Amino acid sequence: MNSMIPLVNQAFKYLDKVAIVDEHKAYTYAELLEVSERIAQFLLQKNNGQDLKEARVAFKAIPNFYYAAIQWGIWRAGGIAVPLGISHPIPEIEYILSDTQSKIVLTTNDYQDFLEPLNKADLLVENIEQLPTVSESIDLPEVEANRRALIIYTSGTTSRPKGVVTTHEIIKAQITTLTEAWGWTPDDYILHTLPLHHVHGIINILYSALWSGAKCEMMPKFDAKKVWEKFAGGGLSLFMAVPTVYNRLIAYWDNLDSNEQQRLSEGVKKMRLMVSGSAALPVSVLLKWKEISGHTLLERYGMTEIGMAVSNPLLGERKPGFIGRPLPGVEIILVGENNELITGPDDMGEIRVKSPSVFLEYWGKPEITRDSFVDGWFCTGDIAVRDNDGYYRILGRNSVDIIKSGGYKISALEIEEVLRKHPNIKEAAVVGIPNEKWGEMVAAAIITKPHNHFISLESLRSWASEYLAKYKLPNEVMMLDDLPRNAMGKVTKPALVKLFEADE
Ligand code: MCA
Ligand code: AMP
Repeated sequence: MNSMIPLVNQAFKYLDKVAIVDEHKAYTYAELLEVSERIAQFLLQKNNGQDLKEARVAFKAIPNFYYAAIQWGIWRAGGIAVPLGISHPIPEIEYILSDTQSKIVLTTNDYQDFLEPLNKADLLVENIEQLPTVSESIDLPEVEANRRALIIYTSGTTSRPKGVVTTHEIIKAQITTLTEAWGWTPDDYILHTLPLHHVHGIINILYSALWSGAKCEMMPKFDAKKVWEKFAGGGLSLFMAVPTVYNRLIAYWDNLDSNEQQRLSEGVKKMRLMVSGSAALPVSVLLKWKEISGHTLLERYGMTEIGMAVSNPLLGERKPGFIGRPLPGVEIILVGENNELITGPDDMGEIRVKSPSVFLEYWGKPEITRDSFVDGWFCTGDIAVRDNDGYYRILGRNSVDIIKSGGYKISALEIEEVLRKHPNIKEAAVVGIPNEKWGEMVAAAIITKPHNHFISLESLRSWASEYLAKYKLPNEVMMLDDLPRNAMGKVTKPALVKLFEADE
C-alpha cells in the first residue's frame, strides 16, 4: 500500500535496496516500511484504533535504524514526531514533553531505564524493541501532505527553546531542493555522524538519503578514527558535517605518519562530494581539507526554520568564505537597519527568506511566529553581504544572545536562567567567545553570593549538567564584583566578551 506522506511513499520505489546500515546490520527500504508500519499499528491501537490526528509523539533513540523506523511509524499513524536529543538530561526533555503536550514517548532498550522516571499515568514511555504483537491489523490513516509532521526544538532569543513545526509538504520542499542541487542518486552512500534532533542530521543527511533511494550508514557518535577508516574503506560517496568535525578530522590526520596519511587521503579522494554547514567554515579549514582530501568543501547556509537556503554550487565555483547563492525556489533579500532593501554589493543587511521550505509556525507561540516575519519574509537575524556574482558572505548575527558552538545553536539566556538557580550565584551573564575548534565557546560571568564565594569551573559544570546538555555547559567562568553595564544598567555583552579575551 502506498502512502500520501511524500517521504514514505518514495520508499516503495526502492523496496529491495539497502536504506540504512547501523552497528547491527543493513536494513532495506522494505524493512523500514515494515517496522515503521508495526510501530504505527501499535500507536493506533493505543489510540483506540483512531488516526493520531497530529498528536505529538516524542522519541529518543540512538542514531540507528530504529530512529528512522520510529519517526516514520509516528507519521504513518498520523502523529507529529518530536525527536529528543540523546545528550539531553531529564529537565530538558520534560520541558519539551510539556511544551508539546506529548502523552507518549517512544524509545529503545538503550534509554528505557533513563526515561523510566517519566513513565507516569499521563505519560507513557514505550520501548519499541518490546512491542506486544498486534492481534488485529488496523488500516493506516490517510495522512495528507499538509499535515504537521515534525517539531524540532531550537534555541534562540527566548530563554527556553522554541518548537519549529514543519509539515510533510515543507519537509519535501526542504529535501528536494537539496537532492536536486547536490545531485543525489540511488547510487549514493553517505556516512551519518551528526545528532538527529536537528535539521542538518535529519533533513540534509537522513531524509535526503531516504528520499533518493540511497544508502545511509549511521554511526551513533562522531569518532575521528572510525570516520577516517570508513573513508579509507571505500564505497562512500558523500559526507556532510559541521566545521568542528572537519577540524577534528584534520587534527587526527595531522598526528599520523606519512604512510597512514596517504592511505586515508587516497580513500577520501574517491568520494564525490563533501559538505560543510551549520556554522562558518574558516577558510584555513577549507584550504587544509583541500590539501588533505582533494575536496573543496561545499559550504552552504541554513536554519532550523528555513531548511537550507543558500549554497555553493555542486559544479562551478565554490568561493572560500562565502555561503554561495540562493538554492532553487528560495528567494533571499538583505534588509538594512532602517528596513531598507540592500541592493549594492558589499553593503550589509539581515538575510530574509521566502521559500516553500520555510517552517509553518513555532509550536504554541502565534505571536512570536508572527513577529518573525515581515511582509511574508522570514527574518533570520543573520547579517550578510552579497558580492557582484550574487554570492553571500555571513558577517555575524543581530543577537548577542545566540552562540554557535560545535554547530549547535545555544541560547545565552537559557544558560543564564539555569545558572541563576545555583544557590551561590546572584547574577550571571553568558556570552560566546571565539574559538578555533568550536567556532564559539560558552563563557559565563557570575556574581557569587555570599560575596567572594568561589565556584570552580568544574563544580559549576557538574552542577549545571543536571539541567543542560553537555554542549551547553560553560567552558570558562569568571567571577566578578559587577557585570559591565550601560547607562540603563543593562549588561553590555560585547564588553564582557572583551573581558574574557583579555583574560586568556
Ligand atoms: C562538547 N565539548 C565541548 C563542546 N561540545 N566543549 C566546548 N564546546 C562545545 N560545544 C566537550 C565535552 O565537554 C567533552 O569534554 C568533549 O568535548 C567531548 O564531548 P562529546 O559530547 O563527546 O562531544 P563530541 O561528540 O566530540 O562533539 C563534537 C561534535 C558535536 C561531534 C562536533 O558537537 C556535534 O555533533 N555537533 C553538530 C551539531 C549539529 O548537528 N548542529 C546542527 C544544528 P570532556 O571530555 O572534557 O568531558 S544547525 C542546523 O541544523 C542548521 C539548519 C544548519 O544550518 O545545519
Ligand atoms: P540552527 O537554527 O541551529 O539551525 O542554526 C542556524 C544558524 O546557523 C543560522 O542562523 C546561522 O547563524 C548559522 N549557520 C548555518 N550555516 C552557516 C554557515 N555556512 N556559515 C555561517 N553561519 C551558518
